Amino acid sequence: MTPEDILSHPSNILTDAQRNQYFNEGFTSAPKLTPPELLRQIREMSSYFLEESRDLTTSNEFFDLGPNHSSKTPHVRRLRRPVDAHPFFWEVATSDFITGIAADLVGPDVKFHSAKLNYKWPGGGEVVKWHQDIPAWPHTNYSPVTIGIYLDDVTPEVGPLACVPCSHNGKIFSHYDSNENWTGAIRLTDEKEAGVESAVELTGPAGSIIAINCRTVHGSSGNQTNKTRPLLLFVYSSADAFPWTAAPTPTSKTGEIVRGHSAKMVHMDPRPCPVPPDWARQGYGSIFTAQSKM
Ligand SMILES: O=C(O)CCC(=O)C(=O)O
Repeated sequence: MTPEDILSHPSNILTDAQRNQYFNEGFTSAPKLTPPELLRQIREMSSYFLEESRDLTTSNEFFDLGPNHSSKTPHVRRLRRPVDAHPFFWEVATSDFITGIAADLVGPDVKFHSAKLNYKWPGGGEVVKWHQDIPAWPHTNYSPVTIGIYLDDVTPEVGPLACVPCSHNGKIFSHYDSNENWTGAIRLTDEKEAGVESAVELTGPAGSIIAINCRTVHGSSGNQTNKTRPLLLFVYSSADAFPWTAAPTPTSKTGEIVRGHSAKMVHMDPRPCPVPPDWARQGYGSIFTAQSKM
């Protein structure tokens, strides 16, 4: 669907201004939009998984552990595939609330792609370098959107997501280094052209929603506070978008239609997209492991 087709459908959750900002600038945010009871439940589940991580010494299917992890001081960089880790997260992913937001941005027929729960710990780690999402999981069109829920207040000091306005209408940059190794990040020499100095920080109180288009250049700096920044992320596309490579972190639900109907016709966007590594053969760790190779 084109942005015009999507906007011809009435809004479910977001305001017209938020939808217009998303299509014009490539991202939007909605302060404190999450219903308080839902936010409370997500936070409780996040605490549960952090407790569970204390028993682990190495990363596994669900937990991506940082170098300082111990049973006394958990250091979980990411809970991968939360929708498979606990049914609660699939309930959230398929809720009227989240799929309503997705439908406002991709159209009435919504396909689920993936999910993750990112933690940015005190101490300046978990810097996410400038990148676009679509080079890691290309689709036949550019409808995929990442919808995030801030579980705690996000101020400039905790490392908010920052987005380059209108970069979704610009080019897709290489996410390989000069030796053709995948780094999951835009090369330092391309950062000027990518306009990173004009990036806007998406701050907001707990419960704020953010939405980022798959072409938008974004990243986040280190956490300078003594509080953790948890961020729950869900990725959806329009039903008429089909991935043309294996997903880096597939879930058992990837490809499910979570609202509306499946597509009878594929939408092919003519704008080209670089080819990622073959994740099915070589596997994928996380954005942190890829970007640390830079
Ligand atoms: O957690 C963050 O700040 C950034 C997340 C992100 O961009 C990603 O995981 O692709």
